[in-house]
Amino acid sequence: MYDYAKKVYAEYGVDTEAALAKLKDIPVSIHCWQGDDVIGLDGGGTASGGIQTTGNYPGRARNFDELKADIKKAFSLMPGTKRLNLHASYAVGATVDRDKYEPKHFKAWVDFAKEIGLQGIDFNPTMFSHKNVKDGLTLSSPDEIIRKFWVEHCKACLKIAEYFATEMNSHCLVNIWIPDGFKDVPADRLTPRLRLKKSLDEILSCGYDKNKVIVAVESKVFGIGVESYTVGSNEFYQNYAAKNGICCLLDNGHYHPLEYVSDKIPALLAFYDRVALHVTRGVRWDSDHVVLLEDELKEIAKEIVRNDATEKVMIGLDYFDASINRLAAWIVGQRNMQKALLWALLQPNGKLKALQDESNFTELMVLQEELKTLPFEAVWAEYLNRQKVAGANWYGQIKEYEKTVLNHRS
Ligand code: RNT
Ligand code: ZN
Repeated sequence: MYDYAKKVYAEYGVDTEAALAKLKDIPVSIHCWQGDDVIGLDGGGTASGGIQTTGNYPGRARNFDELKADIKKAFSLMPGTKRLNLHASYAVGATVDRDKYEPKHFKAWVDFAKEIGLQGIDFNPTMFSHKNVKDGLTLSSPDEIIRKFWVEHCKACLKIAEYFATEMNSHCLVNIWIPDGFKDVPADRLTPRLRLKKSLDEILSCGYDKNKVIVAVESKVFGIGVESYTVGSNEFYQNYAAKNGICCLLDNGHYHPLEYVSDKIPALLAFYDRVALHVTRGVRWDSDHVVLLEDELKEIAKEIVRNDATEKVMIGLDYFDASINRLAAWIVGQRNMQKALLWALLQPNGKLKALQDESNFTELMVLQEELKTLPFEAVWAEYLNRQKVAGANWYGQIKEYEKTVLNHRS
């Protein structure tokens, strides 16, 4: 089957061997929070302050050991180069508050990441599910004690990120997302943004190692309960990032449904060395459904691949579904990201670009449509085989894990 597919793609000028060789090296940072419904290990017990999960599927990881076991099992069914995306709320055994977190609270994660052969660890300050999210505000709070607390938390996270980078010998992306906003028409839209700007200035001036740590800011259009105004909007963060030499993180659930992140990636690549992504699937809103192999996912992958930006675009996953088997959710999304990248790598991108430049739009359409029915599956199956990862029947292993492990958690 693969030999046949290889020939078919070759007729279109596509080298499947080159695609397979490239795919295995494109890192995908996998979020730890699909495993426990974003609850974390530092005591909150429930997700709050701008984060919501829905569903009650049995078997949620309730502690560090269960989460590790689930990650180990799920990651074993994911092909390619993997990184772990951690939130600060996953500190292990911390007895201090989040503003005082230290690398030692994350050593167990480093040991684990090394044990299962991950490329690196990425990190996120956790500015939700905590009592200091006051009136829905964190870094933009008018309460100086609150604002300072979160500034100190972010500074602590940058230190921890340096530690991850040193230990893993790979950069650490630190992504800043805050829930700050207002439910109804604000009286002042500027001052909260100026306070956020000041907070970011204070965080970035802590003297972190820029060779090891990459800082990103994640914007959002609105959230449940903050429908009228979001402090960390797209314009705010893009300008902040451009002026301060950090990068933007685009979460494809965070825009108007008719705005596309696939179109934003090349816009940012014209100005930035790096762009970070949270790949998710919003159904009518930022619902964080499992990533499916949809057209927009393929378009996102195409923008990364055909612009030769696989080292500039940092791909991370961000979804959480508590209504289905959580490991299956993880695996489906990660495999779909990889499938989309393979899809993009199997396009005759040079030829397609040339047709566009020649204004040969008829042939461009004809070719793009023909490409949709080439024997993609055979190349994907070959990839899984070479990666020594279960093929299309992987779900059997998860059903077994559910029976023997998950169902014993009550
Ligand atoms: C929330 C943001 C944010 C979170 C994670 C858990 O709308 O997308 O990235 O989902 O940090
Ligand atoms: Zn996100």
